[in-house]
Amino acid sequence: MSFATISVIGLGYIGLPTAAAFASKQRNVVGIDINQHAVDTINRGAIHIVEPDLDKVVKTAVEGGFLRASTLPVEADAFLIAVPTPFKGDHEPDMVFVKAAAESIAPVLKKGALVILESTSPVGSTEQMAGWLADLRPDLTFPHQAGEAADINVAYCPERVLPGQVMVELIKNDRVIGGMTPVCSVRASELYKIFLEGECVVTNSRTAEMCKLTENSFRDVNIAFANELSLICAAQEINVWELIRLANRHPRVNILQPGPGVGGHCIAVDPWFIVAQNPEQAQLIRTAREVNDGKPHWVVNQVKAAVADCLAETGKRSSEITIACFGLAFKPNIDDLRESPAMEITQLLSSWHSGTTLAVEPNIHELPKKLSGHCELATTEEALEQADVLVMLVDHQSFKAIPGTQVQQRWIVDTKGVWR
Ligand code: SAJ
Repeated sequence: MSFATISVIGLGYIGLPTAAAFASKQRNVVGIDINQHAVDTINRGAIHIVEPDLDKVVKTAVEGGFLRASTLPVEADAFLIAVPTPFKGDHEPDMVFVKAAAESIAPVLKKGALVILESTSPVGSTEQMAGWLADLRPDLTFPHQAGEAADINVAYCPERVLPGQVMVELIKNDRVIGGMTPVCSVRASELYKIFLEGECVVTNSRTAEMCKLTENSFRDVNIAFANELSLICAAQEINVWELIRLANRHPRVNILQPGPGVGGHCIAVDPWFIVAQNPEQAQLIRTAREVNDGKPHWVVNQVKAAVADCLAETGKRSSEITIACFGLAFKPNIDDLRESPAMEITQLLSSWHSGTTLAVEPNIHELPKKLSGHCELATTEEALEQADVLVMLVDHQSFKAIPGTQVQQRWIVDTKGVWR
């Protein structure tokens, strides 16, 4: 069997589902992670992250003996690197985890192995990774040295799964395969076809790296357009939701939805990789990032204006006013608070406001440390009963189901058009 043993380096939101997908096809999969807690949890057949259906697949794979986790790299026919690529303070990509992953597998590489980088990375990273491996293993040849005849094949194959739907999209989405040589692409395609129902679309590694960055930048730029429209519409006293609905009736217009800003680990980060490498050319991509990053501050100012109005109208003191923020997650119907603009807004408001700030987030049971002390976790009913000013930040299904008759407040800042 080709690829009898597969090793996945990094058992996070991408690596663990990918390892589980291979194991579900009865391959021998060893997942490697530096986090001992993650390794122990997986070896018990459980998971340390939240993703629908992942728990079942991991449990079956571990119980069947096809998946195990370890902190120590092992020999394998294929290695997939799925570690984080954050940016540093100046928005420069930080490749330290990819480098550490390459260094960790170098000693166990054997002739004929395939190494795939999946982490979102700047253009040229796959060649750079091959260079690191070649420096550590002068006894083996790599594609940049020996082309098609190399001992080790190397490819870039980005993930493109949507958090919350990973187990479906991992199997169904088409996969971009960027081999350093055509042979590398053929072998990488063979590997993914073990579980993939979508197509393998073949290119070179540089194009595949840029393709991943392009997909998320495309979405960021389009969300920025919607967010900018929301600012313009507020100034012109036009309902932005109605405007977008009308404009989208045009057969070639498809505007996305404005919101409190852009969150998560991907769309708010990846465009900066293009900007960092191409500061002269990437004007629109940079501006889109700035528009989306500026939106939470605009929302905070809208709430401050609503509170000022409420003070003037009611004659209450500021400390007597209650603000309720609806939603903390980075997008609807998930419990993931990472890089969430709703969190940022709630944090800014609760540290500014002298009265009570309530946070309503039905998907969590406890407030994160950043908010505790400034804010109280409340139910929808409590918030609607007690608050003077309502701030809608995340269009969770349960918020959209609130009947209009239950919302009596005069001061509402609605970033998602739920209470339009
Ligand atoms: N958002 C809006 N308006 C919209 C759509 C989204 O404000 O119309 C906001 C969301 O509320 C959220 C942020 O954008 O704060 C990002 O959410 P998302 O659902 O657009 O994307 P992610 O970050 O969950 O996943 C993205 C996906 N990329 C694309 O859709 C191009 C996914 O396919 C990628 O695999 C993932 O990034 C990744 O890992 O890179």
